[in-house]
Amino acid sequence: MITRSTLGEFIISNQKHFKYSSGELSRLINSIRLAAKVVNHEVNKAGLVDILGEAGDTNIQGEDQQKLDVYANEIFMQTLTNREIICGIASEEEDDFITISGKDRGNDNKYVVLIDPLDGSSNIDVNVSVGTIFSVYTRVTEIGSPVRLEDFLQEGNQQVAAGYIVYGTSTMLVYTTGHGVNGFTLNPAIGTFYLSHPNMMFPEDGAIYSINEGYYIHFPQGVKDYLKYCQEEEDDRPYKARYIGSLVSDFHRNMIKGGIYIYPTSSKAPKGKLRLLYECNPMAFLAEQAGGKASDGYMRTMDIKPTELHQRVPFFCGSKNMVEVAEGFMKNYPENAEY
Ligand code: P6P
Repeated sequence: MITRSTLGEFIISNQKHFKYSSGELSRLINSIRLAAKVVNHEVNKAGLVDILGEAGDTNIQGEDQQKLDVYANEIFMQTLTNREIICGIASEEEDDFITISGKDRGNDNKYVVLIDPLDGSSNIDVNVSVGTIFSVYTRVTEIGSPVRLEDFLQEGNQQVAAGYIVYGTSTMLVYTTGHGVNGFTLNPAIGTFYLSHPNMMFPEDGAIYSINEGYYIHFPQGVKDYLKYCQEEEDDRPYKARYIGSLVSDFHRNMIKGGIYIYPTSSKAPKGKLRLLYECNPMAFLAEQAGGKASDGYMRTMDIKPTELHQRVPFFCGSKNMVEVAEGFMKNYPENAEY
């Protein structure tokens, strides 16, 4: 009988990577673990209670907020706030970042969290997997003072942790603190995450591409050229097209099987659709920690200097060799590097 370590045991055993940490990061990951279980419970029974459908509001992205979006946002905000482990949080569902002040005096915590509480929410009502994406930084402004925008507008290179929860056929929490990527599967019967996918690695090559080909006519020429390359009868091609419409799910499958995910600029989305700070950067951190690659088609995602909280960037992410081939096609059209 293999006794797999639990997420709690794993966090404690990896505390050694943060010799100067007073265990705050461990407590932060633990609070995400708790929130993930609570959200998972609602996502799994979404079809049974009146929590489906529109929340009757829209977020800063102008997207209709699904009730589960709003619920997930509230759970993660409350859990991360109540445990007094962070000093600020930014969410896809919140127009501006939230300052978390300490109960008595200024908040001495040093971490800020950026989160997409429920990515792929358009899939909620049709019972297709969705996910939560999170990114953690150390604040850059004075500890004890209220957080400022620059604490959130940091390059992806500065992340101290990143991860996702995928609410799929099973619920998994996959995260990195810069020492590889590990995946934990929830045993819902006892509410415990077990280490099921140690040291996850992107295969260097793959034969799956994930993109919304319905927008083909709107894509830049470099993307059109790459798609034709994927579909040619040559070597291990044509590749398989797999697109769930949920970044976390497409990323997770591609990390296990090998593949590339692309959300490019288009005439419909001149800067792309995905948000740099709480979608692309955390997924890029995970991809690189798993031996993969992530860019905007030209520039490494984690080198992009953020300018605003909800900014969008194009995203090419997955198996290293596949991303490099795609970037090779994009290089033929340098004019598309600016967006
Ligand atoms: P489209 C979900 O809204 C999301 O942010 C990603 O999870 C997903 O890959 C993409 O957008 C789907 O967008 O335009 O193809 O429907």
